Amino acid sequence: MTDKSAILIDLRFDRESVLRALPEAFPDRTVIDMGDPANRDRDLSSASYAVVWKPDPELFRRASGLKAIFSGGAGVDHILSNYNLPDLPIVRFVDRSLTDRMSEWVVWQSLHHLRNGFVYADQQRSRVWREIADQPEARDVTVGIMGLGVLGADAAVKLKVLGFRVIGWSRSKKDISGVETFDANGLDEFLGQTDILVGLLPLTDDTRGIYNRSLFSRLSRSGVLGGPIFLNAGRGGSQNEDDLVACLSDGTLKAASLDVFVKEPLERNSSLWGLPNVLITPHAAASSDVRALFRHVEQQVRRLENGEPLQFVVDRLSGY
Ligand code: NDP
Ligand code: OXD
Repeated sequence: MTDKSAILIDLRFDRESVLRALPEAFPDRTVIDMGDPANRDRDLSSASYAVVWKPDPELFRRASGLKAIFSGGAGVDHILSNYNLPDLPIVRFVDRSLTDRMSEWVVWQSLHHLRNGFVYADQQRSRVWREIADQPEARDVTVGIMGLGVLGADAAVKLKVLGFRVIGWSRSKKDISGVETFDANGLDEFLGQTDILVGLLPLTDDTRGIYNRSLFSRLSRSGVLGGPIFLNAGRGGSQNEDDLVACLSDGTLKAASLDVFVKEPLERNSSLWGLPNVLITPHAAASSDVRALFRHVEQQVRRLENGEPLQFVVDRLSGY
């Protein structure tokens, strides 16, 4: 260990994955792991960098010497909501493994709904051998992605490889080969063409509750899947869950795959659990690989210490 600036780790992740990654990480720095009870009352003023996921609200007040904050994930709503947040650069986690995982989830769910996954799973439980006639092809289905950032843009390209028609919506218009894109003003035109809606938006003041009955009722109802389908792996706070349950029950939505929820873990009494047309994953679409996270932090800290600008810095004003 040298006298290089100390790194504070406050990651509310699976503890084992943090413990496995820590011994190889930051070899020439002091690491203060807040998951270790021995550090509970430690003086944190010597730490220059913090790597956090859902940090202790008191952490930033105690760590008064910080120069930058690193999010343990791509999203930063868990940091921006901290009422003691200092005015420091916040760096998102952007990494190939995370991007690949998210695209796998989006492709998996799109194929599940295209290929009648619920019906065949039901048939299997009843030992029924029956092929569904008129199987649509991916090329007959339009997948509309809300949020064309790092994750949405990659998912778009991978869905295209499978033959889906892909369109996308984001605040500013994007240029992605073979993908028709819309800016904020094009929402209605975008929704009206969408058979499978994919939510990959960050949670901000503008996106809170955006997936609601009004939005679902503007999705295409003339597609080959027999009704619009909603996939959300962005943030649960963007979905109105009462509207979701109602729309999934009255046919406004045919089905949904949900990885994120307003309150996590999803409460045991949520009606979403019991709906036969909903597939639930426990915020597992694209978990951060902790070793990759620590490598990314090391790289960014090195940049900063070499006088280069940090990458993937959050714009506090837009909230992502
Ligand atoms: P980016 O910041 O790269 O992209 C965000 C996209 O959303 C951009 O295209 C942005 O538009 C668009 N956007 C933001 N606000 C609005 C708005 N008000 N109206 C229209 N478009 C908007 O984020 P990532 O792609 O890396 O990640 C997206 C989110 O995915 C994360 O914030 C996180 O919440 C979630 N996530 C979930 C995971 C899981 O396991 N379920 C794992 C990782 C991330 P523009 O391009 O114009 O700025
Ligand atoms: C993230 C997440 O933001 O895991 O990376 O949700």
